[in-house]
Amino acid sequence: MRPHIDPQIYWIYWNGAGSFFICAVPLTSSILESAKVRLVINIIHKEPTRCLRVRGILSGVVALLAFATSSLATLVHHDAAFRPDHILRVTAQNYTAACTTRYSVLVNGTSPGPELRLKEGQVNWIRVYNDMKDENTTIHWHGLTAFTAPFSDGTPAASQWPIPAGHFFDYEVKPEIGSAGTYFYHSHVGFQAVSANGALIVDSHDRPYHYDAERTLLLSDFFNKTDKEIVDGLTSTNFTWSGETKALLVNGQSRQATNATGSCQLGSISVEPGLSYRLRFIGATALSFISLAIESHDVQIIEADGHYTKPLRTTFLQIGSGQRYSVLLTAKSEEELKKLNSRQFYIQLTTLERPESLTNFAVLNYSGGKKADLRTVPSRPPLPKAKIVEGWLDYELEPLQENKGFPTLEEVTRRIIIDVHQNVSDHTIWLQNGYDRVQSFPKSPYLVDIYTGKLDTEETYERAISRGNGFDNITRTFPANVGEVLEIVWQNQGTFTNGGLDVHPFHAHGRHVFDIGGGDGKYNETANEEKLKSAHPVLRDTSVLYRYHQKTKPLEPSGWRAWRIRVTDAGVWMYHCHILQHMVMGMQTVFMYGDRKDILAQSSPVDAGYLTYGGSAYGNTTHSPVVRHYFD
Ligand SMILES: *[C@@H]1O[C@H](CO)[C@@H](O)[C@H](O)[C@H]1NC(C)=O
Ligand SMILES: *[C@@H]1O[C@H](CO)[C@@H](O)[C@H](O)[C@H]1NC(C)=O
Ligand SMILES: *[C@@H]1O[C@H](CO)[C@@H](O)[C@H](O)[C@H]1NC(C)=O
Ligand SMILES: *[C@@H]1O[C@H](CO)[C@@H](O)[C@H](O)[C@H]1NC(C)=O
Ligand SMILES: *[C@@H]1O[C@H](CO)[C@@H](O)[C@H](O)[C@H]1NC(C)=O
Ligand SMILES: *[C@@H]1O[C@H](CO)[C@@H](O)[C@H](O)[C@H]1NC(C)=O
Ligand SMILES: *[C@@H]1O[C@H](CO)[C@@H](O)[C@H](O)[C@H]1NC(C)=O
Ligand SMILES: *[C@@H]1O[C@H](CO)[C@@H](O)[C@H](O)[C@H]1NC(C)=O
Ligand SMILES: *[C@@H]1O[C@H](CO)[C@@H](O)[C@H](O)[C@H]1NC(C)=O
Ligand SMILES: *[C@@H]1O[C@H](CO)[C@@H](O)[C@H](O)[C@H]1NC(C)=O
Ligand SMILES: [Cu+2]
Repeated sequence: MRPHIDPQIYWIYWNGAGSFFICAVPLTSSILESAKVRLVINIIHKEPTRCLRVRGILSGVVALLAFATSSLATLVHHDAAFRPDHILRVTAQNYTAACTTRYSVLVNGTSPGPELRLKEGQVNWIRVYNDMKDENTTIHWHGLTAFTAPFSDGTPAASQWPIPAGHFFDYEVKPEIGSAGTYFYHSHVGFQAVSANGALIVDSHDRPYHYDAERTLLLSDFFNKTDKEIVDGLTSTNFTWSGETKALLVNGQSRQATNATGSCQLGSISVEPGLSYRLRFIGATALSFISLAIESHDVQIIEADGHYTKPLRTTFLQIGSGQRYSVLLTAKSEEELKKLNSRQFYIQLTTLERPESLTNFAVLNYSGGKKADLRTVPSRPPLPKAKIVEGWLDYELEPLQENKGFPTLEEVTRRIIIDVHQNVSDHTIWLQNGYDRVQSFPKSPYLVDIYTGKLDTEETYERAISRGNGFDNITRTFPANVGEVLEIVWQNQGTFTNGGLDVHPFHAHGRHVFDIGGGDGKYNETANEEKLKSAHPVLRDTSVLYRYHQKTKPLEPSGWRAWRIRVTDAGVWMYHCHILQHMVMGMQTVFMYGDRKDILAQSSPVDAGYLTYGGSAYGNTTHSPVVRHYFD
């Protein structure tokens, strides 16, 4: 039997000095914070985990009631009087980027879509309209997953039924205090995210770093083929690759050649001499692993995936699909600009680890001069050709504030090794521990099946532990109990056919994971523990599984990436490679945290409107949705 903790038990503990504590288990992801009441999440190994500090008896009784019912969300009719905080409209249309027209899925008519800015600690209702004629969609809040209501993660077949054409869905997102940083939103259906994406910034009142202004640089890919052609080719028995990216876009813009026909321009950001800037880089590429540098400018990394880091000076960045970095850039003074005899500097972007590498440019433009030239593409790259740096920042990047919750090796309750390799049978697929997983598996979303009782979480766990090394091959999930401390190792292997290797930026939904490094060959716990002695692991939601060789023997372990996580948030969390082609080819897994009771305790009773495709939680022109308010 798996241990089970009853979420209805509350401890009352008097500290003898005017305040007492009410404690409950297990953890939920909600944080309640106000002047009088402070809900503290204190992750101490299977002990009471959720405590409320209260002053005085009366406010104590009120708080206890509020606390005990905090998981019972309310049902609200979102009629014409309801005003969402943000609206996103998803369409599919012919759209021109990089001087080429392509049928693309867009948010609010552009790619990238509009930048969203959310505030820490605030509930945001984001209404997403699917204005397409015949395609489903969902929107995922990349990096913010743990701060969404149970059906609001935006993962089809995992956390929700997709939004049918002509319908809309109200997502509830509440960024936690302390989560200020750089994120993005994107569709999680098929290949839509190649263009259906946009920046998402979480703001807070206080910033640990000073800067005068900030700029967002969202990086994305441009493919000639349509989403449908790409998906059909990748999933066909007659496997056809998507082709390589035709352009690296910076905020949707790129120009391939000075003599290109069309009005496309180089992406650009403008700065004023002498000021300091926070540049937020977002890796929203479908495929490309990008190395990026700015002519004549060094920068300091201060944030990775929504977490502030100690400043780290660098001349280049390496950004995988799904990763984000903020850097500080000190703009040159007028004098320095005179010496350099330029007010315009190229940002050079190069794809790494592809058969043919592509180099594209954007422009850093200083104000006060003549209008920037955004049509001249350098005939020869101004900076040296970028090379891959394997294990870039590993064991080197440090959190700004010491991570109190970092799980030591002794605390790890279970290690899960996930072997990944490509296989070619009737299809070309990517496998995790021998199994692929695509959107059409399972038939209904895991979370829905847990609510309806169709998916038995206890049985899944038993099977995974007793015969699957942590993996259940029936549901194709990795189940874990709340309170477990997992070490997850992504182990690269040579392809079954010819031993080929590839690079994969692995992304975790749900709580961020402590990245404990990566290396060549096979994971060796002893050797890595030595390296960790002098390291201060950072929390990430996406990190890169490198290939250290082009090729090895078939199924030979070659390259690994390891994470640690304390399992706190009950739910269904996708862990997957963020390369869209690889996802379509099966490189997706699901971690199922907590059992049915833990999951239901989060929002039960749930309205049936969430449990069917196009159910009453989904609105359309004649029907206003009936929605659970989870964070109220
Ligand atoms: C998206 O477009 C809709 C109307 O088309 C508008 O109401 C909404 O404000 C836009 N969203 C953002 C984030 O700009
Ligand atoms: C998009 O462009 C293609 C090629 O020019 C054309 O065949 C198609 O009808 C267009 N689609 C829409 C919706 O305009
Ligand atoms: C939309 O999603 C539903 C439910 O998963 C599925 O049955 C249907 O085939 C999907 N439609 C398309 C066009 O993919
Ligand atoms: C991509 O499409 C454009 C416009 O149709 C065409 O000019 C170009 O040759 C195509 N590139 C490749 C590599 O297919
Ligand atoms: C396989 O796909 C390629 C590229 O799309 C095409 O040229 C070829 O005719 C296809 N072969 C078969 C047997 O369908
Ligand atoms: C642009 O110039 C390059 C290099 O001279 C040449 O290879 C290419 O064909 C030209 N493209 C067009 C559209 O004229
Ligand atoms: C570059 O700076 C000049 C001077 O301030 C300004 O006129 C121009 O619009 C800027 N161009 C871009 C692309 O930012
Ligand atoms: C799951 O694994 C077991 C034991 O390894 C095996 O007997 C069974 O056939 C597998 N089931 C599926 C559906 O792959
Ligand atoms: C693992 O690393 C340790 C320490 O570096 C080394 O002594 C040991 O031989 C390695 N184990 C394997 C299986 O390579
Ligand atoms: C709108 O939603 C309601 C309730 O879910 C449903 O009965 C109706 O068929 C939907 N209308 C359209 C046009 O899909
Ligand atoms: Cu991959």
